[in-house]
Amino acid sequence: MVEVGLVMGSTSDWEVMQNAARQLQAFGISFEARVVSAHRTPDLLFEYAATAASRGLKCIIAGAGGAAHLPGMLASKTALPVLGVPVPSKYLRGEDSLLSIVQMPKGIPVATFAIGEAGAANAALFAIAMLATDRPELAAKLAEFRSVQTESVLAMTLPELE
Ligand code: RP5
Repeated sequence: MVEVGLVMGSTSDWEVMQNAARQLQAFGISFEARVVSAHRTPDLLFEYAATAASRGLKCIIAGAGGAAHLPGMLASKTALPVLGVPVPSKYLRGEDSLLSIVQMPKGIPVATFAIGEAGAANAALFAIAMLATDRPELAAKLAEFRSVQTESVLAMTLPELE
């Protein structure tokens, strides 16, 4: 059964959002990647969000750029946690996407991550952390991931002065 919905407003978001896909894949999380646009395919958006919980999804990671209302609109139609990823935009470099996603009015939350690749990867890690709360084997994998990351930073050295 698919556990995580990974949706984005356009195929042009995939370059960024595949950082979430890679992370989910690395942890063996089943996910579906789909293009669902708030303004170009609003009926699909409603249907996707309205049926997400009954299809067994545990959360939705949604990436969008510009007037990025996809995560907020999804959150308005499902009680599942929605994790929003601001995708960099052409003219405002994703600051527009970030503000669109993070500034949800009180009552309908969207967990908002950093602009771009780091945000996409972290949204996936956050989804994994949520799933791991009642799955000890997944929690162990996450602990191992963090420990490897810590070791790699501890092993870093700086270059000699030039
Ligand atoms: C948003 O508009 C998408 O999420 C994308 O980031 C942005 C541009 O879409 P395209 O014009 O590249 O399809 O809906």
